[in-house]
Amino acid sequence: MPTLQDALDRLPKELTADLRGAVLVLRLARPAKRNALNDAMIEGLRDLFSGLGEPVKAVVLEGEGEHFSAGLDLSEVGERDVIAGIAHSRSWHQAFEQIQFGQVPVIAVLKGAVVGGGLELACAAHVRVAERSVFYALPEAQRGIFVGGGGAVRLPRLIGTSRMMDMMLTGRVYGAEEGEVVGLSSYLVDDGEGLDKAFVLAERMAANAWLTNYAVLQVLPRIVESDPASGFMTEALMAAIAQADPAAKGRLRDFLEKRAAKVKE
Ligand code: 1HE
Repeated sequence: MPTLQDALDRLPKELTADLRGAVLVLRLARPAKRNALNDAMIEGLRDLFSGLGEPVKAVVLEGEGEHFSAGLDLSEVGERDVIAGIAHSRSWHQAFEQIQFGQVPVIAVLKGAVVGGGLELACAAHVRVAERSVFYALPEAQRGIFVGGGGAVRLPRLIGTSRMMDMMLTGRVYGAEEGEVVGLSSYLVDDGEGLDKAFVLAERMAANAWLTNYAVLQVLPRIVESDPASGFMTEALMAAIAQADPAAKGRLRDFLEKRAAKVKE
């Protein structure tokens, strides 16, 4: 059974990571190229996330330098033919699928450019924390290409099809405040505070019952995509499975015997 250390040892040089308790802080580490995503990074993300589990209970994903990511490494597009182009896009799909439907919640810390494939990567995370310097754009049309990292599927679900069309057709750039209003980020913090905020959120996630987090990551999105009748049934089954888990029983007993924290603002 490969260990976390094996997975970390296999990371390409453009990705760095350190484990802080149960939270893995993973960094796009190619600041000279504004964290543009090359094939090695995509492969590295796929391999790391497909093997993640204990002791990691949450991941914080950030970018080194002033930008989260300038998207696809445009120097690698070259003379790819149609078949190679499909394979390339599918490789991004596989990697980002491992992030979205992996074992642990992922929080992206966004700053500076969150552009093209960088925005597609951010959309595969479960929660997005933005710093005030952030700007979001989809310059694919200007470059004569199309989204290929799952953006056509994930982004309309976050901000709506019309807004995505506007971004692609007109090159519209969203800033930090607007981005929060339309749903690109869930939290907005001052520059330099994104990592701390994400870390606090990650520790909260890591403290949840494993099965509840699993249901939120794996079952909730499937319910959303299913017809309502199937969704209600799946929800009922998941609710019954979760409440039968010993972790739930212990946590409920803690509340009733006044040992658990109350909900507070
Ligand atoms: C790059 C890339 C890149 C920077 N691929 N090399 N993405 C884009 O169209 C965004 C293109 N990048 C930019 O608009 C700007 O670089 C930024 C706004 C992100 C940052 O600007 P700035 O002034 O801080 O940096 P810079 O001087 O433009 O770039 C620094 C270096 O990074 C420079 O290389 P150098 O060798 O001259 O130092 C740039 O060429 C390089 N660089 N961005 C390759 N993207 C799965 S499909 C997804 C489709 C897409 O993602 S399309 C969107 C692509």
